[in-house]
Amino acid sequence: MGLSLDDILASHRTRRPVVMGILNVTPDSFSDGGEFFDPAAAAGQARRMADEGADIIDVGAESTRPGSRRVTAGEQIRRLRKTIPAAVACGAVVSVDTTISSVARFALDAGAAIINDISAGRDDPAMLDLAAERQAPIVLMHMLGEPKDMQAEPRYDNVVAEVRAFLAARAAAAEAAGVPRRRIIVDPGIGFGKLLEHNLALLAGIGEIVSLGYGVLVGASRKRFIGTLTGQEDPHNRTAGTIAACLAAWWRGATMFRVHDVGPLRQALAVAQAIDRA
Ligand code: HH2
Repeated sequence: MGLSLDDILASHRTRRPVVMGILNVTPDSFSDGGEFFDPAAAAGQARRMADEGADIIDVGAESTRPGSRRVTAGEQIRRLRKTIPAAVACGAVVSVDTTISSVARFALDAGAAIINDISAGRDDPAMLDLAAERQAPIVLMHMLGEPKDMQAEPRYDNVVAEVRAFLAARAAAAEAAGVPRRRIIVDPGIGFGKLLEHNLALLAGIGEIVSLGYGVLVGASRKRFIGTLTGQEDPHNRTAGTIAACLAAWWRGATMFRVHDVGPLRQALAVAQAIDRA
């Protein structure tokens, strides 16, 4: 059994690591597109990740890989209709990966507990109000540009300081809308408008983001920068690199990790935690 929602929200104080398993109900996600598009396959994957120790199952119905196109609210809801209840039935806390408030509202009504908004409430102005109204924890992620153009020459003077300032501003906007501080989770958005050097600087400097005082989620799983560093072209073969990125962030204070390969990360974290305690 994974952590309760309260334990998840306290993780940056208790240092209990939180593993968020990824469930993409999409035909086109960069590493698992089409694998779990069928509701029965999605339910099976949710069960597998819960059994492997996922605390959260993050269900998304829109790929946001570089160059991807938007999916309408109606289509996202159609894709989520069977899968959100199936994920909830596994006993894990469920989050919904969407930037559209009507989709998030549908997911919350269907039993999801957390909103994961990669636009940090900028795509849909009603998103922060929804989180406040429903007292739903919300993940606010940094992205430079939009998925369709975000990898076209992203530029920063100081990527860590700029991402930190952005997250502080979006968290302040969420608080102003009525979301309690402890229900806000921030995420540097690995791979969203970032070159290799930016991703590495953010992982190395994640302590600067942790110092904001919110829970910090890191989503490095199978991403392109791991392929660039290792020459591994097939995203399915990037599990070891993913674990290295998560552990580096864990030792710098981040406590939440969004991954495809739940079991291997759980094992790595068990060892890292034991070393920390020794
Ligand atoms: N990354 C992806 C999607 N959602 N959410 C958060 N909070 N942080 C992330 O880093 C993040 C995210 C992209 O990865 P994936 O879901 O594997 O691919 P796709 O967008 O192609 O479905």
